[in-house]
Amino acid sequence: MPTNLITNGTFDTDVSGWNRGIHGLITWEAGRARVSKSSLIYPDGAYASFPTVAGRTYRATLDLSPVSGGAQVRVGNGTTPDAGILTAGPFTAAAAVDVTFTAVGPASYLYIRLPDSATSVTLIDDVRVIWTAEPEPGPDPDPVPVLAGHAGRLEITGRAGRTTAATSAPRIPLES
Ligand SMILES: [Ca+2]
Repeated sequence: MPTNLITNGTFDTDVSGWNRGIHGLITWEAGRARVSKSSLIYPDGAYASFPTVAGRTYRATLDLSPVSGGAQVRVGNGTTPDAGILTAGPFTAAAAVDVTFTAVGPASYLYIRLPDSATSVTLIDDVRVIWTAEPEPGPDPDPVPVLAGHAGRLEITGRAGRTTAATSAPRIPLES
């Protein structure tokens, strides 16, 4: 299973690793996180940051259960936690949110953002962000390609961390 880049996405005992926005609140509620607001005027919510690599594609999933009002799920770039990459919703009923996005820098944010119209409350749980091309861990390290110096054109193609090497000329045994 790919690594979950979100710290404490399951809220087993608390909401550590998560941050409230300036006008937002996040508290623990029976194994889930309760996102609400401290302001009736300004939209806000709570967020988590996670490491990314610019240009890589990520998939974010979470269970979102609005109690009152709706909630957006936003992906922010490393500069602005609640904007920059993606906005999904608003969701006004329970949803299994599943979005894919491309990172633009070394950190991104997953932001649960509540609308500005009322005292909104949304419960979240099982938050995951994965790199969609994370290599599968193997039982052994990848073999090191044999680079037979003068054996002709060398092509190395890689996908998801697996590297294969092929030459256009017969491989020359190193001991000959
Ligand atoms: Ca949970």
